[in-house]
Amino acid sequence: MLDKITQILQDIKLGNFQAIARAITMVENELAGSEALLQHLSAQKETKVVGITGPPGAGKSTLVNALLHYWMQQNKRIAVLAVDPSSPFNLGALLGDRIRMSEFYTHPNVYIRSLASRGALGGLHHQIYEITDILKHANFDYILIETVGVGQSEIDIAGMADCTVVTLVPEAGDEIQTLKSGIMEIADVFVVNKADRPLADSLINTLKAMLHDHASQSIEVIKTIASELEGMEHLSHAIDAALIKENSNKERKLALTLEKCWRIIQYNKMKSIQKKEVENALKMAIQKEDFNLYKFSSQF
Ligand SMILES: Nc1nc2c(ncn2[C@@H]2O[C@H](COP(=O)(O)OP(=O)(O)O)[C@@H](O)[C@H]2O)c(=O)[nH]1
Ligand SMILES: [Mg+2]
Repeated sequence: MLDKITQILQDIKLGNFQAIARAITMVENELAGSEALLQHLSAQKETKVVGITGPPGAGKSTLVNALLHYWMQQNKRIAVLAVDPSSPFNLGALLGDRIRMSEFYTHPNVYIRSLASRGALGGLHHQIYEITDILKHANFDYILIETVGVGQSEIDIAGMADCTVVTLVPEAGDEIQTLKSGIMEIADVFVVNKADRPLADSLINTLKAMLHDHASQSIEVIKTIASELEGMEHLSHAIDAALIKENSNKERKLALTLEKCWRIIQYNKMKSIQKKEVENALKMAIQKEDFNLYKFSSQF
């Protein structure tokens, strides 16, 4: 088994997409050997993770596609994780991403994987860390993660990305006022996409004023027309600048690693406990007159 894993790890390091896919599938399904595989990962260099978030329809997938265009011209190697928090049966959304990024599906320097969410409390968060770490073991220049920004998921993405790009559309001006605090904290770069529409400059001004109020002027606001591949050089520079800033933030790195570590420990500790077993035991115990929840729970 270890021989097999050593081989997979070696192949991943060389950038073999088949080996990457295989390792991700192993981890996703917790197949035999997945734990050993994770324990033998080593990042060759710290591949930067860029989160692309924002409301549905803001143009995140189109933006990823446009960034890929730009980065391919620079001979970069990119991994894309498209995370869709809607139902795993909602193939439409996944197919949508596939179609929009299709020209890169067979590109030798682009690895794309769609991940279906297993629900807010499901395995996604746990696995997205692992999957990202597998990608870090390979020789990519950037790992892009697209998530729909609805509530918790955008906060989570900010927790694992080295740079979070919040994508908005020109008409978002009013919403922004209410989203304000949360969004301010997670954005490293703002993108005002669909700048071919009239309200783009007005939103840019609103955002800049807000950033000024928060003394966050160093956060850049980039205007793009993703569908026309416009604004990508500027965006790519803004991402790099944010990454350089992030790199020197040792405190944040420690806090994030602790968060990951905590989740892994929690997950491992809970592994031996099956909810069904607890349920069965509870069914019996709860009948008794002297049932005590704390005493009952302490046996697990
Ligand atoms: N007018 C205009 N439409 C865009 C632009 N970028 C994306 N779109 C369109 O917006 C729609 C949603 O894009 P998509 O990338 O799927 O958004 P996502 O849900 O955030 O991933 C699609 O029909 C895109 O073609 C843009 O810059 N201008
Ligand atoms: Mg999308």
